[in-house]
Amino acid sequence: LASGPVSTPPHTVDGFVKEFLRELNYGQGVPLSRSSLNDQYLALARTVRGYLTARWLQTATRRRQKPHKMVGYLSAEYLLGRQLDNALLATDLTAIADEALKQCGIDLDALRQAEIEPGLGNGGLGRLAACFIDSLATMDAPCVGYGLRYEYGIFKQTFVDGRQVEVPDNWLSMGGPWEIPHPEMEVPVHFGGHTERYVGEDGRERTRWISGWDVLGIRYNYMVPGYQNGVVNTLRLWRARATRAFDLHIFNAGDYAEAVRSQTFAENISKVLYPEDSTPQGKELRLQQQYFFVACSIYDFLKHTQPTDLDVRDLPERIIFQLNDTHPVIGIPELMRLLMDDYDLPFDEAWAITRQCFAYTCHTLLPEALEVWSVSLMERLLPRHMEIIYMINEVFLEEVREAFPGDELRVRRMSIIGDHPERSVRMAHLATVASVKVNGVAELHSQLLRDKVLSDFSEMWPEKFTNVTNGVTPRRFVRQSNPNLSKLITDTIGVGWVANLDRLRELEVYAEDEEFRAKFREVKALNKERITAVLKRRDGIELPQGHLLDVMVKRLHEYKRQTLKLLHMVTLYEGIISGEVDAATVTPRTVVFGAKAAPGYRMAKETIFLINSVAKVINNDPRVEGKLFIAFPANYNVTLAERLIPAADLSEQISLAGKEASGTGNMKFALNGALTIGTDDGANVEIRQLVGDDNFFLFGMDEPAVAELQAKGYQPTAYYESNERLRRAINLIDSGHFTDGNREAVSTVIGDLLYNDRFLVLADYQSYIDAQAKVEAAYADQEAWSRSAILNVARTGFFSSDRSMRDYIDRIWHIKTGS
Ligand code: 26Q
Repeated sequence: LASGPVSTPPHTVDGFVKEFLRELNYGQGVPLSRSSLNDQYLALARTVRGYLTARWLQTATRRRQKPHKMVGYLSAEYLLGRQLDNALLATDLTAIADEALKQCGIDLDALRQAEIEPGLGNGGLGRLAACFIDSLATMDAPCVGYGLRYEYGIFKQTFVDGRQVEVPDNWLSMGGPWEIPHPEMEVPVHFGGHTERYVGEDGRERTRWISGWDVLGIRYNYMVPGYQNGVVNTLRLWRARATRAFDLHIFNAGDYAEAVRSQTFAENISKVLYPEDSTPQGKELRLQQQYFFVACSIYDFLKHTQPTDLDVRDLPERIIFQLNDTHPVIGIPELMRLLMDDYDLPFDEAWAITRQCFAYTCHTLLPEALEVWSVSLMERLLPRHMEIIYMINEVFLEEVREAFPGDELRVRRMSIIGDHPERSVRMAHLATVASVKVNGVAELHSQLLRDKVLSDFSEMWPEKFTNVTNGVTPRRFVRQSNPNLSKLITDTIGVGWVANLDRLRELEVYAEDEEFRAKFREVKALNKERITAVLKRRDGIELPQGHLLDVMVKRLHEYKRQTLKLLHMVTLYEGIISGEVDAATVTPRTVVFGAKAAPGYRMAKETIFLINSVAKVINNDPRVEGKLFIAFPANYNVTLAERLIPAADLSEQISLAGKEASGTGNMKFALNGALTIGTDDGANVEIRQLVGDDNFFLFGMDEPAVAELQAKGYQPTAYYESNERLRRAINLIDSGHFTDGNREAVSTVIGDLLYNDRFLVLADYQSYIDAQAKVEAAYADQEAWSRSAILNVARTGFFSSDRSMRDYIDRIWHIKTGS
């Protein structure tokens, strides 16, 4: 009776009430009458988790009966967002839970708001991983997501006098109802020490790694539900814990305090997410994190998901590890080490196996974002891995010499080991060499990878390079976040679209339907009301009503060009206050910014201060009242995105062409019926192709034009001098108008714009201003605008992460779904 998995709790209001009260009374240990909001939230989460667990056990049991090749998605980040609503939707329990709680006198919405989102990622890359595992569960694909259970996620952003101040994100402080810890399953992970040769029983020379210190990996399981299909996959996150051996000898030596301190040292590994998402510093703790989670994951796969009599030569039929950027690339020498040192395979055989078990996704084009680790650090922390990397490099460079005889320059360029400015391991090279496939994340990005960043490699292995355009999950980013639009879509074309987003095409004809357009506008208006209430409650911001809602939300980066958006607003403002432009002719516009800056990124932080400064002045100047408004709510996160994006009219995707690998926010906006103003960059290119030129505001140089201008020598001052409106906008900022007369306070940003401007803000300024004028003209015709917005929804079903996953499955992973 007890050997099979349990059945799910009853799918009824009564059943749900019973489960909920049981969790509240016996789980939280409080009667309903004395329960706090958090008690109720935790009990509700546990109740819903119970419904998931049953399905999770069933899924695991079914998969064990017929083992297939699976995906191990290796990612240092999962930016999950709140779990409750998603779990309710996936299990089709929303209405039941709502009614059940009502019977208990509880408002479901209040409990929703009690959830602290797990912010275990920085931005696009982490959110992409979360969308991918959602899609894989929805497609019933055998996948385990592996990552780190950071005790502190991405910092909470606050503003103090307009400047960003970071506050630790103690996301587990109110309890972690979604995780299932397994403190008894300890995975040993080794660091430091040295290697030794010895001769094995068969007379062959072998290597032993004598580590210097060890930690334990503790497993935390999270459930990843598919959309109403009974499937629940696993996200397995690792926490570091000290070993007992770690401190025993110090205890014996009598230094109790020192022993406890060293315990803390080991446990630091999973303490905090690094908040940098470019220009990574070669911090030792970060490398420890990477090795820690990858070592745990590979061990877990080999020891716990595979039969004990596994023949490692069959590994390529059992597993494909997908590397989410270079962060988990140390997994390559780790698998080699296991195969050689633990499974006794010779190098060549281990290498032949390893090369079939990994695939690599690159997410960047910025050279400074490519990860390198100094050889000296690697030798100290992972001496055996460093040896193996040298061995890999040796056979790899032989291959290069064979393919390109006499081309030693090429050999130097392609080497996994770099010499400048110090000897270091180029993780992207290691990943490329060891992987079955290397993919970029949008067509343009993949092309630039092939032609520029990794061109030597694509010449050598053209078939290795491919594109998989990113996608986003329609469950969270349409169905859940935009219930009003979802209802309109379902009423119009039926229910199937949520798991088959191509069906949105059926909406195309309704773009011509006046009644549908009116309903569509009603949805937007409702969504604007919702975000107005949220910003009032959350930030005390009073959004003016009836404005064009213009939204730029993403990490703060020079290449993304938040300053270009700001220059546009200052230009509009300066036009009005100087009397140049009649305020009556200006389209009322509210710009919403959302952006976190890496704590050590000076220019980004100065830009945040400048945005807040400009906002304060514009929002309080009666001359532009009712015309211009800037909202910059602090701490933009997944939860805010879900409310903000459905309300947007205009989506700002204005990176310098050739710099944004893909973007995924751009897809979320289009799917929710915002029009895009954007450059020819990343996935914008594909969005524009799909929605059509008439339904997209394109501006700026394209990538070849950027390359050409940079080659001939770019001079920002030339643009400043020749463009009067630009000059007046910059001068107004420079005069201290927005900073109480303090010119010093804006000098970093202004100085950079005029004398450096790496990302050609001034060169694209006029084109951007012109495109914004076209936006205003288009917005004046509400029927035409609605038509375009509807076509954006109808034509962007391609950007479902279900489609991305189909692409990976068919072209890279070759795994089976639904069996
Ligand atoms: C690496 C080493 C040390 C410390 C930090 C890092 C690190 C962490 C995060 C480096 C990069 C990131 C994140 C990068 C990222 O989010 N890239 C974005 O990925 C999206 C999904 O593919 C794309 O849509 C965006 O264009 C890309 O910028």
